[in-house]
Amino acid sequence: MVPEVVFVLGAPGAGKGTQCSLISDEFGFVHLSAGDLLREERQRPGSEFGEMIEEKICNGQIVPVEVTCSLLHKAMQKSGKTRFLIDGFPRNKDNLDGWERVMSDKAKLVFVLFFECSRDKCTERCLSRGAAGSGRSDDNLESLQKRFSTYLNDTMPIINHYDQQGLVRRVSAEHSPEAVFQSVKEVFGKSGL
Ligand code: UP5
Ligand code: MG
Repeated sequence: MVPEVVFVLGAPGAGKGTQCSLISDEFGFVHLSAGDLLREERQRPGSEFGEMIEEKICNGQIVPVEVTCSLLHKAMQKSGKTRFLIDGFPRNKDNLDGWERVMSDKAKLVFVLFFECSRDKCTERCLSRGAAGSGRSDDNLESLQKRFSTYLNDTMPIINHYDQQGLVRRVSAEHSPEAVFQSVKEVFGKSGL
């Protein structure tokens, strides 16, 4: 069976990771966060990409797709499962083209879950997480400004691209995690997954 994939997109701090973990508990998807995989690779002793990844993350820039896609593909294979939530990817045209090149015959995109949340709320969430000791080198105001401009310039066009294909399922992510999850459940319910 060809693995099924749901891409999960939205602004920095919109709640992608929080919702993916709830979805994975309830619907049995494997949650793969592209950002978490890159942060792991950055820490891996002997990784040739560590410094490049750190620099991109601090500056809110996007890591070349060859690196990210290969981490995602390996994690998919290693899981031995067939349903995946891919959180925070694809973020730009390079990501989209690279995924299609390598993965289009290895996975089926079911839909794109898009969390909509105001910039102020997202910024506040990431700053509070940083203040609470997240240890993330991009949970500071300077990095957040860069993350947001990358999101608006590079990621929104990808969401629009999928929207034109009728693949985007929008969910407001402004309220509590529980309230957001209610709307997420409706999306999954309607999709028959
Ligand atoms: N929180 C969550 N939901 C809440 C709610 N409903 N109400 C109140 N608080 C809520 O949540 C963020 C914080 O808000 C948490 O403290 C949470 O408790 C709280 P989270 O669920 O982590 O949101 P998420 O959208 O996952 O935020 P994250 O910061 O992870 O988003 P980013 O998209 O910025 O981060 P990511 O890890 O995906 O990417 C980081 C960097 O990696 C990118 O900037 C880029 O440099 C690089 N990257 C690539 O290069 N390529 C990729 O493919 C992916 C990443
Ligand atoms: Mg996240």
